[in-house]
Amino acid sequence: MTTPLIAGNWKMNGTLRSLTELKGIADAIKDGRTEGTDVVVCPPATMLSASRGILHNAAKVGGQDCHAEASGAHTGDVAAEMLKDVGATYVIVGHSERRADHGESDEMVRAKVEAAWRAKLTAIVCIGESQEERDEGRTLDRLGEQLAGSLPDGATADNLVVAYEPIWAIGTGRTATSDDVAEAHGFIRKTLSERFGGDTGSAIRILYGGSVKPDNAFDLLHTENVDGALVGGASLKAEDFIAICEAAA
Ligand code: G2H
Repeated sequence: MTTPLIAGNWKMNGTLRSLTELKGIADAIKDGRTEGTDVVVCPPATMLSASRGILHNAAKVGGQDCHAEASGAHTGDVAAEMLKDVGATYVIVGHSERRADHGESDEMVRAKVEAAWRAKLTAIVCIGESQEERDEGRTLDRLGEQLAGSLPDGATADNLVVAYEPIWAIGTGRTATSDDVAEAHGFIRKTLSERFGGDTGSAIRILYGGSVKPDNAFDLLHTENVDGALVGGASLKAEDFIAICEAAA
């Protein structure tokens, strides 16, 4: 059986003062409250090293983005190798906020996944349709395009996690229904299996993301083909995040 994965995406939130929340997460994990669930926290890059120090072996840490190249004249960017250097083992790639704010195309996302793999990081690749695409009945077409365009050959259950995040449900308080999620995740599973083979396709974890909270987590996490969650706002409070981790077991 697949071990569920709960990933916290702190986005552009947090300073060293927020490490008290992280300490709360680490303590709850050490107390066994998240047993049976893999936990990863993706704080801002500025906090990765300190976060790693606090979480130790309790949870993994990950970046929120990486550049496609290993080094060079790219002011402000962070290479996958640099994330690895400070203890990250995961990196989120192609989040819709990066696709929107930084014009990231599927092709760019694919290059970043290759960079993550080069640095031996597991890439959490985000895909999801806009409200307009959903209204036009193009949800599955869009997911298919994003999977084909954003994923390089060579995916395995160790180097890839896919996060389905319908854009209209991100930070809005709106969540997809279990039926919406089951349909999208079933399609993603089928597409991964056709491309990478049945064994790999069924082992790659598919997370749901978009306004996951303690009170909706159980239903979402127990929907078919949902192997965990990518949690934004609710990952900023230790108790909320741990409650979501507990709901996954
Ligand atoms: C979707 C999610 C985490 P939130 O972006 O990636 O954020 O849970 O705040 O909707």
